[in-house]
Amino acid sequence: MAVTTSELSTAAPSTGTQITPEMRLRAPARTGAEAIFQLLVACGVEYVFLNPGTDTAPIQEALVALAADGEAVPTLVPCLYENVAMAAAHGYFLVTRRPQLVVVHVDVGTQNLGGNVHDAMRGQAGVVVLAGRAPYTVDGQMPGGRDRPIQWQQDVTDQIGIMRGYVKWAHELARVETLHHLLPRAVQIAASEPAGPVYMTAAREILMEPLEGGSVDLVVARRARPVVTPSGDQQALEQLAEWLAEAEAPLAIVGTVGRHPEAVQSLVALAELLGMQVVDARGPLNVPFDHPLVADNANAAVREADVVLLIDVDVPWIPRHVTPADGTRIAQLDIDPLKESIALWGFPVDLPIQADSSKALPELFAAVERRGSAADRARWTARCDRYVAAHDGQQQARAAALDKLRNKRPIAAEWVGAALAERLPAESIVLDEMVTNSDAVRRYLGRSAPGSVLSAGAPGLGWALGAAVGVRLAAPDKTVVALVGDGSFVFGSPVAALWAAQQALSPFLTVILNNAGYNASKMPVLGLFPDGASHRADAFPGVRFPTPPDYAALARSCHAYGERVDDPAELGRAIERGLAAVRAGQAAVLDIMLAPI
Ligand SMILES: Cc1ncc(C[n+]2csc(CCOP(=O)(O)OP(=O)(O)O)c2C)c(N)n1
Ligand SMILES: [Mg+2]
Repeated sequence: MAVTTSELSTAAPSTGTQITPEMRLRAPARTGAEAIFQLLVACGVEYVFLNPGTDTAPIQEALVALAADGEAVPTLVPCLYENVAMAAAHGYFLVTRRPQLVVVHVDVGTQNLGGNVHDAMRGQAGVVVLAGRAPYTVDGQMPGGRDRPIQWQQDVTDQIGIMRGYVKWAHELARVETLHHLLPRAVQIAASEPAGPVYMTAAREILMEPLEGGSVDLVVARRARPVVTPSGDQQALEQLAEWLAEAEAPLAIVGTVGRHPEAVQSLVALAELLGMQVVDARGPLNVPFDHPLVADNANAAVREADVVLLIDVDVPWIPRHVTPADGTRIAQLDIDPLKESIALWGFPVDLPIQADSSKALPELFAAVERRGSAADRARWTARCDRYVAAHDGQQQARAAALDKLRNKRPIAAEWVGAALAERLPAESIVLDEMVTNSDAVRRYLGRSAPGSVLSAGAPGLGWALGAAVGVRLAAPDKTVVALVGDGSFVFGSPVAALWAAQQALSPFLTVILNNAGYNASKMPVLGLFPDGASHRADAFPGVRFPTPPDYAALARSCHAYGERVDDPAELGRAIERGLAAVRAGQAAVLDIMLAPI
């Protein structure tokens, strides 16, 4: 049924502040699928990362039909493998904090989202996943009912169960009458901290079902907002400030503070005020890499601390390797201090404070400042000066070490870090999925800008390439660089990711730290069996790639620039060529040959 303009622009209700009269409160939607898009657009969803199947036909049709009517629809990014779609939405969220839509094919497409679902959960990325499910009707009673054999095979016992352990919320969209409640709810839950993925299924019958009046109610969608986060109980922050002010060796252990870039400055200010060391547990950029207060030896710092402040960190230390001394005061600032999703989380905390660290840190800084006597301040400054002096010595040692490595053949990972640091524009965003070469590269990468380093925040490999597609879409003026191991590169479905980058006009530079194998899967064999048969025979099944694929050629076959780099003297120029290709709109892959493991 046709809908008139007046029906679509009913006046704002008399109460409520969010809705202005010019905002329409209903939108045209002929079908359930069209209603889903109208609702998601109203919630701020801008992209749909799609891998289609028989069940998604109404969704594909809705995108075209709505656009033909002049309606706004999310921009389509075709993904030839589903894990790329999941990572791209994850990357987009890390930059914007806005969940996007991933659409996949029934149970099998859901399964192909793979380890990147784990990453979205542990990395606290708000992503809305919508999958088809087998049609409900069989005898032709309804449009969209079963019409091919696979739909009986796809009728599995518990499709939502595939995702249940990894999502904040999951639901089957069963009726068109409730879509206007459920879609905004999905986006709100995904975006609210701790953010995370949500999962919905929908059969073709509902996706094709006509909507009463040919329109959908947008009132709830217009109002949906992420929940306002707490800044932390004032009394508890005062208590913490007292502990920190008195401490002789205060230590912050940080995980994902930098997800809110403004929190980086607050953390640095607090650390510098107190002369407090920081252990960075490796998420986004939490503190500038070369800051003098970053602890060089994390275990020693944990052992020596008398006050430890855990900030948004899942694993502050490994008890088997180190624990804080008895009597150490341990406090926690975390949006999710209980960590209920981690079954065995037993780290001792005397003062757990639920808070958004970007809000709590400035409060804590002010509370510490208020407490500091002149004598306190002199003690804090002297402590800070000692760390700065030690750091100067360490920087000199690092520079000397680099001089020995810059001409080394095969290329040293440290030199890759330094060569990148020399050439990457300051505004670049680096995605770290380097695994065992990460420490060496980061030591010389010198990143300092908040928001300029991102990571999956979790160990599901195959994240960085897809994530780079999403990050570049979210930050089109920035240079996006994925630093990956050779194993991680392959896990990232490079054909699908590079092709998505081309289709979505989201070029990025990939740098492969190619050690011809899975070093991270070799090291535990040596660690657990130092004198074992593998060590003696130098035999490590499944971890070495003696004839690695030609990744540069693979890149070229996907319309990307591809270059293999063996010569350390050529590395800088190769990076420049890669960056030039990206500036010209083409994805680029540099396959840097390190010593094989
Ligand atoms: C999806 C997935 N599969 C397997 C693993 C186990 N795993 C952890 S590290 C690693 C090897 C990574 O190799 P590469 O990226 O080349 O880095 P390197 O270890 O060589 O530094 C593997 C297979 C994983 N973390 N995620
Ligand atoms: Mg490797």
